[in-house]
Amino acid sequence: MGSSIRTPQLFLQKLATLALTISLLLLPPSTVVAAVIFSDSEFLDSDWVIQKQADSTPGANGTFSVQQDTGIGNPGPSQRIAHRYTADGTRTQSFATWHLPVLPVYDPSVEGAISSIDMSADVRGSYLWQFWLFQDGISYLHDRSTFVSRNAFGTFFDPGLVPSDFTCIDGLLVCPDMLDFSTSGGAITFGMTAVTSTDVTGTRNRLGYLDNWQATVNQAVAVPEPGTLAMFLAGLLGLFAFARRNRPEY
Ligand SMILES: [Ca+2]
Repeated sequence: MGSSIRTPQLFLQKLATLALTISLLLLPPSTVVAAVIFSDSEFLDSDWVIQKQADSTPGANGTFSVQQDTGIGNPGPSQRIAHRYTADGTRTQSFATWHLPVLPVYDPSVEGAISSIDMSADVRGSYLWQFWLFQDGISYLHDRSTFVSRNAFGTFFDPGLVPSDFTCIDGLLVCPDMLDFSTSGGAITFGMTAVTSTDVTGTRNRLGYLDNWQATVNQAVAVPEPGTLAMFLAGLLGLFAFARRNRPEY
């Protein structure tokens, strides 16, 4: 069968190979910063530890109950938070709980330095919400907080957080330590703080809901994007194949 028929096909194949090779080799090198993501949208009771963080009600009488709520969520289930306390109306009195997922632990000394952390959650209820981190036995609250609607979920998104965005908190006191995102930093856990307060007299029973909690750890070291590396290798192979095919044929 005719080389006269195959020859144009071979030429086109070579041309296509060459074009592909050149285009692959000319692609700009790109890198991606690896990220480690921790998230929860189900809120099994066993996955979270809740603690009283601060209580300025008379006699520190605040109590709380926290449990998975399968009926309400964005979508359900979510974590249902109830703060109960009696206030005397003499001043604004606050009650705060820490919400700590059991699993998320990122150890910079093992997994690499952190460039920043993105945190987000869907929250609902007349609560003040804050993200916080926990490192070497010390709590660090993010300075920014949010209120959302009592009756609808709103998204609280806080991207690009670095150590200077956080304040070291020891009980109700501010302490001098700074978070350490470098490879000499201790393991970090991630959580939420839920705060309610009142300046009126009487028993308060406040409800809040937390859903779609997520912490994204953006790692400091850029790594070659696997796809780019593969394309570069494919380009090299293509060049090699083209060179071989381009030898005189007898
Ligand atoms: Ca959910």
